[in-house]
Amino acid sequence: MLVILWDPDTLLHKTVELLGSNLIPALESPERLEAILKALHNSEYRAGTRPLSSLWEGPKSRLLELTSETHGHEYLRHLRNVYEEWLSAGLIEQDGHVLPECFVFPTSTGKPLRPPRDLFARAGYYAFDMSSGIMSESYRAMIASANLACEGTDMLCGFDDRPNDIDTVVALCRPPGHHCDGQRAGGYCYINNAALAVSTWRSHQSDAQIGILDIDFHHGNGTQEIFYADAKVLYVSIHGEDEFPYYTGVEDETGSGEGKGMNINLPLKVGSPIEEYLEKLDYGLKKLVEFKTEFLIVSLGFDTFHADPLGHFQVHTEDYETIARTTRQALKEVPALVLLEGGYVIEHIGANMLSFLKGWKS
Ligand code: SP5
Ligand code: ZN
Repeated sequence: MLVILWDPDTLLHKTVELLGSNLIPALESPERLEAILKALHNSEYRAGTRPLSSLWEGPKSRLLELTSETHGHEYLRHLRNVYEEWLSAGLIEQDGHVLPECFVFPTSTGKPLRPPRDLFARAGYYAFDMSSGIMSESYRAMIASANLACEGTDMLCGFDDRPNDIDTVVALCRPPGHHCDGQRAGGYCYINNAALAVSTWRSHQSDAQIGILDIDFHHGNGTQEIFYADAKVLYVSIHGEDEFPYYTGVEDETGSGEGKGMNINLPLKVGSPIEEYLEKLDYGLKKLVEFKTEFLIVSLGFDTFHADPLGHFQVHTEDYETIARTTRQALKEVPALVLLEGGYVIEHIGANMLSFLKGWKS
């Protein structure tokens, strides 16, 4: 059985970004999720809500514990408080957005980096680009998004004596997660939802073999970073070569220490035909099968769509059906958590999701 989860709190985050040289409403918008929900509503699929809001007095402590396995305490404190700090200091109005100004840069001093006192500068210490704005409701949405990954994983793991016929959970997360590492937001990402899912699964089965298939158009630099030395997480990513986030995603990034060989980057030239995409997918899936993946996380971005403003592959709506079917057939019956990452064509994102679901279930 396949279950789809969403949370109304995730719609509250609506910020701005610097794209090219223009400050614009962020392309990662609530309308993306609304379009998916609308498409699901007019289909055979039903999306269930797992709202955290009813429990909100600050998020539940288990969720916070799992989140802090990946994200530093100071970083989380920053995400939670920075909007209020800027508001109190008169740097923004109620409807304003925290955006970084100056970023960390390499030096030869050997001095440890520390968060600057200046409030503007500190926002840059905890971010790597200017598409990670924070407004009044952002933290609430981030936590709700992370909670979907966590709840979805719990529903799949079947270790708590519940009768379990759920083999797939599709978590309609936003904000997305794969670009942020332990202490840096970026690429619309603040909390790494895939990493939360790994921690959640491990809270039930500590030595599991966990596979992550990242098929967003962009390289998941954050997920790569978090699991780079981890022998029990195989990360496989197919992404646009030389595209955002620019400094990661090359084939020779294969992991380190005990995690050597556990990071597989499959960059693809922009404009490549779908056949080449599917060849990379087959290769990545073969590796995930050889690894004996026991829990599969799919970081699913629809910015591979041919008309996406931030992606430049030749993937069409019907191809998502093929991508999903191929993936599911390779890893039959492996419990799977599908996390929404990017995808910015509002008019087509709903149809693309339906196509993916159709392929997954066939
Ligand atoms: C989750 C996700 O898909 N995040 C992607 C964020 C990408 N943002 C930056 C894209 C850079 C595009 N540069 C355009 C330069 C002006 N044409
Ligand atoms: Zn993307």
